[in-house]
Amino acid sequence: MSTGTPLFDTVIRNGTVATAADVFRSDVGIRGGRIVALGEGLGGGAREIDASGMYVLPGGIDAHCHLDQPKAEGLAAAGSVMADDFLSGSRSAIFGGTTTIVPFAVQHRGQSVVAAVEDYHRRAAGKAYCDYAFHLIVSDPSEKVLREELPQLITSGYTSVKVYMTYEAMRISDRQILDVLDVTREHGALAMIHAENFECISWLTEKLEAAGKTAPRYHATSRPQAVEREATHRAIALSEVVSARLLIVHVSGGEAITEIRRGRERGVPIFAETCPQYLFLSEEDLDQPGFHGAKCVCSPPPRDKGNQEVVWRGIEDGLFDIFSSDHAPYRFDENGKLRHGPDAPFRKVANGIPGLETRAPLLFSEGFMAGRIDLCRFVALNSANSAKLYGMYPRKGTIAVGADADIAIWDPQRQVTIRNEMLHHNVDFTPYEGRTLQGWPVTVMVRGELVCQDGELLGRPGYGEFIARRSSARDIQDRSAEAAWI
Ligand code: DUC
Ligand code: ZN
Ligand code: ZN
Repeated sequence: MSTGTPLFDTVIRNGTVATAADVFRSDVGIRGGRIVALGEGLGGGAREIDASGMYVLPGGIDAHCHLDQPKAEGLAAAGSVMADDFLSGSRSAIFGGTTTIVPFAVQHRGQSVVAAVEDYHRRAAGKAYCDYAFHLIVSDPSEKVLREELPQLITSGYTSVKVYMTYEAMRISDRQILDVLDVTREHGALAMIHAENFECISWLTEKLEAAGKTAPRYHATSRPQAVEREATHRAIALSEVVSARLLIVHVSGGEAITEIRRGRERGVPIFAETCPQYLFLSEEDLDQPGFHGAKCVCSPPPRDKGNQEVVWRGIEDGLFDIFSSDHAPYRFDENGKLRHGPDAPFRKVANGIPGLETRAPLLFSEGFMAGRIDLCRFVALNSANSAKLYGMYPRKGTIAVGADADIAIWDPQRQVTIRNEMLHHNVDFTPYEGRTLQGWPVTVMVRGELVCQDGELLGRPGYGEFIARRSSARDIQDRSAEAAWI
């Protein structure tokens, strides 16, 4: 045995490695935070990790989460405060095998987008346990924003822009959406859209309130699938007019899915994201005694059980490109869901549920271990596709020589019953309480550093780096190119 200097900082031995394309037996040699060798019988490492019986997978990318997000004045649920900042949010992420997070720098009306980004950098500084990037949210696309700020920010690594078709304080008009899409197309960014019809929701909400139907379960009644279907159709048509790439976020059920399939059949480059709440929760979860249904108030709302199956089919057959948490952390207390009291009308309940830590384990257990998807598809949904679409590939999202050593080692034998007390976020509940999962990420590395192992936190706040992203437009122009590449 050699007594010389180890060749590697770390070697992970005897595991089964998977990428979005392949599953193979290999050791993984890591030096300087990157993967530098793959193969059997690699030389020695200063740290040796035995991954016998384990899956060695790219760390997850949660490409849709909300952390420490300042609220706009004038929102119905104004005043509710997000319980997770970059510290607790990223801590929770790594314990669930996620090594990169992409939350949102929000432009509120009248504000500069550049100022919103600067503010968000201050909020992240010194806190993150894992790497992070920012999407932009544009709620006020002024001439200055469209001509100066967005082009400058896209060039600087903020290559995705979300717009809303609903929420009084955030929504922009169809005309404004066209303007934003025109800029994202011209500068190679990816537009993301929250597709729900605002007028329908406010009309239905007023009718429900007049009839005294204000309990949390009526949140779902106020946002039926038609509301999402119509907006999805319109968003696709708008992107068609501009020839812009568009990603529909948090798709909840069959009717929006049908619009996405039809758009793709016409050759429109539409990408699609769904979230655990549309696979594992249903409208029944909004109908719990004692206002507890408020915990599951999110938008779009969870649908019925039949729709869960339709969403699963989209996970299985490749319709969905991205699987994100839409983590929006509001506690079940007076600063969060109960901000307007325990009998508040659903209109005043902060929208969102926590999910950074449970996202990947839910999909690993109920998707891969349950036999619904194979390991490559799990990797594609958990990280590779987000890395590709959001301009971080192949630095992130794969196990390859030259990639960052962002790695989660999953134990398929580990059975875990989810309890909120074991999670590392700052929310006081999880909608998945009591659900037993098969498989869990037991060792997690960010750029070669162990950040958690066997339930122990080893990372440190501030280790996480900001990732400036490139445009994915030349790699993924349309979905046929995407299909070949992804
Ligand atoms: N819906 C959103 O659009 N964002 C955050 C959470 C939610 O439920
Ligand atoms: Zn949204
Ligand atoms: Zn969201």
